[in-house]
Amino acid sequence: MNEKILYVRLPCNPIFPIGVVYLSDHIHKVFPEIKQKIFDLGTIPPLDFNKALDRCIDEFQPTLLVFSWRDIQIYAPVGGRGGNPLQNAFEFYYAKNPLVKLRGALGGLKVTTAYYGELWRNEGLIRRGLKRARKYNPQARAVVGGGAVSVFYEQLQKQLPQGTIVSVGEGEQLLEKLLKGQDFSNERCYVVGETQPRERMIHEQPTPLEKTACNYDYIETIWSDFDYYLQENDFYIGVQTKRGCPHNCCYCVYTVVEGKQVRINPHDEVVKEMRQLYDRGIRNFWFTDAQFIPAKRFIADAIGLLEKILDSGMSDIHWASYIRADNLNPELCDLMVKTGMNYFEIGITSGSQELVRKMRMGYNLRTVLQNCRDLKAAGFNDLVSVNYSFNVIDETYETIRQTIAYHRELERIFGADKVEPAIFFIGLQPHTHLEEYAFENDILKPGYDPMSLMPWTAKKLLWNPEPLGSFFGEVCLQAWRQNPNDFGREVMQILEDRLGCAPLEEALSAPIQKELARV
Ligand code: B12
Ligand code: SF4
Repeated sequence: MNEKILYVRLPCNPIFPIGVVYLSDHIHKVFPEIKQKIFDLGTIPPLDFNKALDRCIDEFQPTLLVFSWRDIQIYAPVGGRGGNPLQNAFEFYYAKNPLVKLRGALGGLKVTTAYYGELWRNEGLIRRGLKRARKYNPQARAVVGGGAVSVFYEQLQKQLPQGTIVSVGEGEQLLEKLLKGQDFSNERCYVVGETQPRERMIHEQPTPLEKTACNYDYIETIWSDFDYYLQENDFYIGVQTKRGCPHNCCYCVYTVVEGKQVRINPHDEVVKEMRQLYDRGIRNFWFTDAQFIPAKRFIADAIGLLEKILDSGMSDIHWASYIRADNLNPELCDLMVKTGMNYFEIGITSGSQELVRKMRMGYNLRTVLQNCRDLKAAGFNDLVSVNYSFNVIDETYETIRQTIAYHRELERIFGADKVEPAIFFIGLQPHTHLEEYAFENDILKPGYDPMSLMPWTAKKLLWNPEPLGSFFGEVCLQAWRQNPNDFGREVMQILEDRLGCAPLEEALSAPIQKELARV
């Protein structure tokens, strides 16, 4: 087989490109004779993107280009590309002072320009790469996948070159079939200009795959910039321990991208992979699972893995992950601390049990608190990021007061300086229950463009509906004015000053008759 595969990770903040690393590792295991190369535009300065890509293609002359596109959506409460998108949007939508509104509009324009600029740039890089590769191999093909493509695969068909294969979710089986010359039409993909994405394709189950430890001895032979991620001590290198999430949270698309079936990677293989990174000096790991402990029935599995990590003697590591803190027990808490967990994110979204049920999140907030106490008792003394998204559905002043009560209790448990409230507003994503809810309630019309950042669409996609939308807008603007560097805590304080704090018991109880989810 004379294929030569070039993996191009499209420009991205320097997050370890675990997706292309796993894909190339898998292909090497199946076809050891195929030549491969990884080229990560995340390590290249923007002005050099085109030149560097050309040079790489001229040298390697690939027959297959595998483009990996990680993120597109940029609403975040933190400074991002071209400014703080959330702040700009809120200044534009909600500021009463015309000067602030103008600043928001100008900032928003900057963010919008950066956003569309990045989209066009990435599409341009795909076209350019393919055209250049065809100078050497007229049959060269492009396959495009990754997190961003999985979310926006339907919209991207208009922007990509004819014949490009667009892939949703994990790509190992698709690439394998493509290279074997087999029919790949039953994989979650379509070919631009030739086939249409199937209706609800993202909801199809991914083909199961037994994951083995990534072979980093091989990876370093095909990736000249691998060292980039080894030099800095603050990178958390991705290691996947499982795929899939069985939950149904109304705004989340992970559960369809990865599928509801949780597939666990063998513990020995995970530890073997970590060991190879450890031997190269890595001490910080991010378990990239949608959730590290997706449900109670996976507690035993998490314990098993952490015991193996402990037994491996890698005693000076740190790790972080998304943790559903309702799925802990004292033994697991103890192991988490002993194996070096020093940061985790809990996405409870609201501190009101009633709303948590309405959003179909399956969390019991009382259990979360108890488990957090166990974690603290086990000696956890590091940072917890608690993700709150206000105003998703049926938020009221009462449920806000409950969220304050809940947050204050977390602060009592871990210490106020250790609990960071990350205030998000949901960026509405296609194929979620929230999208259905938006259709049913005439907030969006089918056929809308979820990638649009035009102000009239963006206002609906950046989910903050009235009647409370303007109230939250005003609170956030006040927080940015007063304390931009500690935005989350400031928002919580302002909300408490304005609305007060409910008794904790109220936050924790959701009367049965109120549980009927509207979404
Ligand atoms: C873990 C995670 C994080 C961690 C990463 C930690 C780390 N050190 O790696 C943290 C918390 C830091 C993070 C942050 C952000 N994230 Co994030 N994150 C994820 C998550 C849950 C898993 C990603 C992952 O590594 N998976 C494991 C690897 C192996 O999978 P993978 O890279 O996707 O690659 C597989 C497939 O995609 C596919 N594939 C990849 N490339 C290609 C190419 C081809 C051709 C083919 C065929 C297949 C293919 O095959 C690969 C192997 O199976 C995903 C959601 C999800 N469940 O996928 C979101 C996700 C990638 N994140 C996303 C976003 C937006 C962000 C942020 C920008 C959020 C924000 N607004 O701040 C930030 C970025 C921060 C930054 N500095 O830039 C989005 C991106 C899509 C989008 N909406 O634009 C996702 C998809 C979530 C979502 N649904 O919105 N994230
Ligand atoms: S638990 Fe997390 S990953 Fe799973 S569906 Fe809910 S938000 Fe998504």
